[in-house]
Amino acid sequence: MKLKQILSAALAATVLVTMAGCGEKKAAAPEAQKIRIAMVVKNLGNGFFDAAHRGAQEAAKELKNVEIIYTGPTTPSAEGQIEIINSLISQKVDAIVISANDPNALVPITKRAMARGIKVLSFDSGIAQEGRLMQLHPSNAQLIGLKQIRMASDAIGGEGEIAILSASAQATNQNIWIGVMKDVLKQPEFSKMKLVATVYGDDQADKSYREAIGLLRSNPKLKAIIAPTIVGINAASRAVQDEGLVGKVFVTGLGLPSEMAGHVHSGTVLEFAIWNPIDLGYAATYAAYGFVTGQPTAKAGGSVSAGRMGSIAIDEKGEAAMAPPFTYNKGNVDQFSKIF
Ligand code: RAM
Repeated sequence: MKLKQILSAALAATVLVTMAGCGEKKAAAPEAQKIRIAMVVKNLGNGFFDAAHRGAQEAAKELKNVEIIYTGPTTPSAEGQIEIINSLISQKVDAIVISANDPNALVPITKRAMARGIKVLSFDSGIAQEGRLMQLHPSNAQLIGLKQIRMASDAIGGEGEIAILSASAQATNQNIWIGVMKDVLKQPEFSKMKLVATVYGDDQADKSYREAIGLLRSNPKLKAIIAPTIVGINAASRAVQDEGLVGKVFVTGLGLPSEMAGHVHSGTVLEFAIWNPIDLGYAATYAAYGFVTGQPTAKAGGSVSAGRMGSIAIDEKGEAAMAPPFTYNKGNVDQFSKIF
C-alpha cells in the first residue's frame, strides 16, 4: 500500500475515532448532567395532576438539564406512594415532588430518601414538616374554605342543608379545607346553613358518584353539595343531573374548567373555583430544582425562583402558597376550559 494511501487511511481512522469520541463525550454529557425530578401524585388518571405534569414538563424544558419522572398509584393510598418512593430511592433520583395521600404515613420513607441526598418537597397535599423540605400550597387554606362556603351560600340563598363530598379520608389538603369550612360555618353570616354529612369518594369517579347519589337519596332536604376535589365535583354534578334535581340541589367546590363547563351551562353548578394546576406543577418543579442545585435562598424562611411565576417566598415552616382561588361561572368558564 503506497504511503499516501496509508496516511489517508490513518487520517480517516483518526477522524472516525475523534468523531466517535466526540459523539460519546457529547452523548454522555447531557445524560450524565440530567437532574431527575420525580413527580409523585395522589393517583394517575386524575386530570388535576395531568395538568400539573404539563407544568412540570414546561419547567423542565426551560431548565434544559431536567428530566421529569411522572408517577403515582392507580388508586390514592399512602401504601402505594411508599412503594413508589422506595423504588425512586433505588433509582437515585435527585428530587421527589409529591402530593401526599397522608401527611404522616409517608414521613419515614421520605426521611430515608432525604438521608440519601434526595430533595423531597410536597405540593398540593402536603407531608408533615419533618418529612419534607418545603410544602407548596396552591392557595391559602382559609381562602379556599371560605370561598367554597360562600359559593354554596350564594347558590342556596344563605340557608338550608349542605353536604361535603371529599376525596380520600386521609388526604392532607382535603382535611385542612374541611376543617376550615366547618369553622367558617360557625360564623353568623352562615348560621342558617347546616352541614348534614361529609362523605369520601377517594378521587375515584365511580365511588364519588355512588357517594353523591347516597347523599341525595338519604337527605331529601339537601340544597347543596360542596366537593373540594375535581373528581368529586364532576361526579356530584352528574349525580344531581341523573336524579333530576338540577335547580333544586346545587353543586360547587373545586373543579377543572375543561370538565365543568357543561355542568355550569346546565345550571347544576352556578360557580366553582380552583387555581391553575399547570402553574402549580411548573412552580413545584422549579422549587425542586432550586433545592437540588443549592440555591442559597432555597430553605425555610427563604425563597425559590420559579421562572415565569417569579420568586416564591417560603415561611419559617417551609410552606409557601401561590394564589387565591379563582371563581369560574358561565361568564368565563368556556375561555378557561380550553386551557385546563
Ligand atoms: C383532586 C385532588 C387534589 C386537589 C384537587 C382540587 O384532584 O384531591 O389533591 O387539589 O382535586
